[in-house]
Amino acid sequence: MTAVARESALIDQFDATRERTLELVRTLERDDFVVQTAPYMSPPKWHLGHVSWIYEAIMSKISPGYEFYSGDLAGYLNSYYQQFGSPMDKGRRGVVSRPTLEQIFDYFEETNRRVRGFIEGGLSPDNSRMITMGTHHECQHQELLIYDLQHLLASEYRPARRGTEPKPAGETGGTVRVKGGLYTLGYGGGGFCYDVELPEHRVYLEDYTIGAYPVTNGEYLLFMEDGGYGSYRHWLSDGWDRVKENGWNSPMYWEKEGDEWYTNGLAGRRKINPKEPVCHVSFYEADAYCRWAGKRLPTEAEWEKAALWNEEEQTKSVFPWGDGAPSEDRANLYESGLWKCTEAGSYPEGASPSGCHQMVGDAWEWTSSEFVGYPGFRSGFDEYNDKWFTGQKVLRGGSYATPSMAIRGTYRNFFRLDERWMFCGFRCAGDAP
Ligand code: AVJ
Ligand code: FE
Repeated sequence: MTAVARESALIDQFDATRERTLELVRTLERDDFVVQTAPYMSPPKWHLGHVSWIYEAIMSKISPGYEFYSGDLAGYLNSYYQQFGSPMDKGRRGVVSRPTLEQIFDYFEETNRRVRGFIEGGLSPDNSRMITMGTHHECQHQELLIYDLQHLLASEYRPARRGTEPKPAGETGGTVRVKGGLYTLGYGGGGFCYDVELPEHRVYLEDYTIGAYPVTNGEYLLFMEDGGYGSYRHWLSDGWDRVKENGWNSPMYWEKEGDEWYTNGLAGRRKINPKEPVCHVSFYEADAYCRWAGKRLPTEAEWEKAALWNEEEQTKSVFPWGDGAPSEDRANLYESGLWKCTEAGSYPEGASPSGCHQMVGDAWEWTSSEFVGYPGFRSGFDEYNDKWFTGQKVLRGGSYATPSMAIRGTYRNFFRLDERWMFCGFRCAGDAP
């Protein structure tokens, strides 16, 4: 690509990303922007400010001597980067009235002018990649903002667009068998990826089995009805402590009315649909279900090989369906506008060569792998990913809130083991007989 073509592609991607952020908050009332309903969520006003601030942080790295427009707002806007001064406590984002919403929108616009100017001034491929990272960072926050809007507003949120749900294809369930051997884990494509997806490296896998579909609500209900939350036997010790401490007896956002379970989310208050993938379970719950079912969670390498490897052709693709971009008939991502998971079997076009369905989209899938750097890891941006290499598990695949430009089959998401307000489920794996 020529420098000019690279520049205009980057501006287009930047503009589209900024527009998506605005689209998400367009129907909010002023009051909605400032409220923090849990210490782990952030008020919409904060997300708007922070996604702008990261571009300033990036520009300051590219161009030493860069003068921040944000100045004394930095403490509020800085999420967790010690290198840029003292970030404010995450739990206090909802107790400050300043910066005002108007200041945050002015800052949003000013950032747009500066970043566009920066790109038009000419960027090396490395610096262009840094700005690209800023757009991918904004996509991550769009998804986090959607989790937070569900916590804040649930069915009172009015999305800019609602799509139509695909028809699920007949029979679902079952497992596929994947042949082991040496597998090359990590991103090998030519586009953007995060530092934690590199370097590519070989891992050895034994033969294994993996669910052809994510575990559904119906299957999870069997675990619940069998006293899954009532017996320590299925649980890791830390998980059992969380069950008792938090009084967990179902996935988050479920409430029982008479004999029926309901959930109240962005797609409205609905009866739990037994055919949809289970969502809003912690790592501990996913792990306990697997043990109850006589199975285990997949490692991230097992997940990735089942998603991307074509055994017959001995090739690896960027997505389960090949190298083509995500589309509405392949996966339920943000662009589908469904605001919920779709039933298992809804995306036959998105299946992997191994026969696994819905690996990308719907709900992120817990794996048993610790989130640490791959062998040979080199940081692409200090403190962004690398300082979180402890106490978190890897999730793969993406959710119905993930913007499609920001997902790849090698993407490694990560959360703490007891977190469950994000859109996360799992599939089971097992040792091959
Ligand atoms: C990858 C979703 C765990 O929530 O901190 C946002 C994403 N990184 N800003 C997070 C992220 C920097 C990250 N997760
Ligand atoms: Fe961030």
